[in-house]
Amino acid sequence: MRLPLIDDLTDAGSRLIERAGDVAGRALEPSVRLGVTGLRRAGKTVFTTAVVDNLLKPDRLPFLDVVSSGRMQAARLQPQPDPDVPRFQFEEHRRTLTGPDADWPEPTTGISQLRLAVRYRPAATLKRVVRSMATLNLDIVDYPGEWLLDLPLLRQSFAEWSALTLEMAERAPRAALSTEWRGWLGTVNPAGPAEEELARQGARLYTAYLHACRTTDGLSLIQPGRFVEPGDLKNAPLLTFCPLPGTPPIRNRGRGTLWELTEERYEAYKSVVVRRFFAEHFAKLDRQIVLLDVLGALNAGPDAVADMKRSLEMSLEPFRHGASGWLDWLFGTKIDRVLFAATKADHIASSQHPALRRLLDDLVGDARRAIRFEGAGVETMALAAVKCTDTVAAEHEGQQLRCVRGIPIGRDKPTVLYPGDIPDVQAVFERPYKFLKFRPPPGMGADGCALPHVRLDQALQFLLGDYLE
Ligand SMILES: Nc1nc2c(ncn2[C@@H]2O[C@H](COP(=O)(O)OP(=O)(O)OP(=O)(O)O)[C@@H](O)[C@H]2O)c(=O)[nH]1
Ligand SMILES: [Mg+2]
Repeated sequence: MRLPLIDDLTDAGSRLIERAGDVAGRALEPSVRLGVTGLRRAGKTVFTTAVVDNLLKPDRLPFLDVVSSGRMQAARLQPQPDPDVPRFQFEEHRRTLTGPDADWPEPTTGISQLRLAVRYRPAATLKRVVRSMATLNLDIVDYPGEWLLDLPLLRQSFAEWSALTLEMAERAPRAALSTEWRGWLGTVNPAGPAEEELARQGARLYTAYLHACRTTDGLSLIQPGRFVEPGDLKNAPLLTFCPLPGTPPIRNRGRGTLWELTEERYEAYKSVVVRRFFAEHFAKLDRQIVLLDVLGALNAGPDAVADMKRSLEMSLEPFRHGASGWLDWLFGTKIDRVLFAATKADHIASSQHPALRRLLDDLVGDARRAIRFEGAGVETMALAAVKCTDTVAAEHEGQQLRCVRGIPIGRDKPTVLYPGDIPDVQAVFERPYKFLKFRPPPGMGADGCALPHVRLDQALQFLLGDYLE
C-alpha cells in the first residue's frame, strides 16, 4: 500500500479549500435558472424582453416584494455563463417594440440565454448577517415548447410511439391533414429492405403533415418537436424517420428492414437530441414558466383547445418528482416551481382576466391535481408581458360594456372594441371565437419607464420571490 505523500495531501487540501471557496462564493452570489418556454408564437420573446426591461428599470413591479419593500438596488446585464448558447437579443427586441414604428419582434428559433445580476438588500436575517447587500445571478433560458413536449418520448418505444401517433393521425382533425402521408404509408412495407430514399420520403411527408397541424389547425401536439423546430439540426439525418404501422417485423432474410432503420433513427433522436437537451438545459433549470396562447387556441376552435389540453397534460409530466417522477428518477431534475401563464391577456378587458385564468385552470385540471403532492409547485395566471390596450367602459344599447382600446394588428389608429367574454370550459369545445390581436402602441417606453405589463410582477414574485428574500 502506498502511503499518501505530503504533496498529495496538500493537493487534496487545496482542492478542498478551492471547493469550499466555490461553495461559499455560490452561497454569497447564488444563481437561479429560469426556463421560459411555450409553443411557437406563444410569447416567449416578448415575455423575456419585458422581464429583463422591467428588472433593469424596476418602476412597474409593485407586486414583486424585493421592489415594493425598497430592497432592490439595481440589475445589470452580465456575460452569460454558457458561451455555446446564443445570447437572447434583448436590445434588438426592445428596440423593435419601442421604436417609432413599434412592432412585435420577429419569430426566433432554438434556444437563447441571458444573464442578469440583481443586487438587493436581503430581508432574511441570516443573509443580512453575512452581507448587507446580496447579488442574485438570474439566467433566463428561452427555448421552444416543442422541445419540452419531446421529453415524454424518452419512455416510449418506437412501436408504442408509432401506434399512438398513427391512431391520432387517423382521427379528426388530423385525418384530413395526414392523408398524403398515410397514403404513402399504405404503399411501403416496413418489413422490406431498408432504403434511404424511403426513409427520406416518409420524413418529408410526415414533416409536412406536422407543419399543417400547427399552421392550418393551430394544434399543439407535435412530435418530434425538432421536425418543426429543428434549431441547429436542419436537414440532419437524425430527423429522417417517421412512425410506421404494425409491429417489429422479422428480419428481412438477414438484411436490415425499413422498420429497423427507422427504429434506430428514432432511438438516436431520443439519445442524441432529447437526452442532450434534457441534460444540457432542462435538468439545469430551477424554475419554469410555460406560456400558453389560450386566446389563440379559442380562435382556432374546439380541436385546438382539446389539443392544448392534451399537450398541457404532457408538459406537466417532466415536473413530477418522487415515486411517479420517472424523468426525475432517471436523470434528476430540480425544477420546484412551474407557472402556466395564459399570455396576451391585454387582448381582453381586465374584468375578464379572472375568467381567462379559470379557463386555464380547468384545462390544466387533473394533471395539476395529480402532481400537487409529489412534484413541483404549479400555479396558473393570466398576464400580458407587454400591455398594448386599456380597458374602458362603453355604452351599447343602454348597457355598460367593458371594452378595450388599442391598435388592432393591421390598423394604425386606436379603436375601442368589445372583445366579448371568455367562455367557460364547456363552451370552448362548442365553437371558435374571435379575439382580435393588438399592436404595441407607438411611443411605448418614451416616458423613460419600463415596458407596461399585466401581472408580470406577480409572475416574477411566484418564480423568483424566495430567491430575493
Ligand atoms: N398584445 C400582446 N401581444 C403579445 C404579447 N406577447 C406576445 N404577443 C403576440 O404574440 C406574438 C408572438 O410573440 P413572441 O414573443 O414572438 O412569441 P415566441 O413564443 O417567441 O414565438 P417564436 O419565436 O415564433 O417561437 C407577437 O408577435 C404578438 O403578436 C403581449 O404581451 N401582448
Ligand atoms: Mg421567440
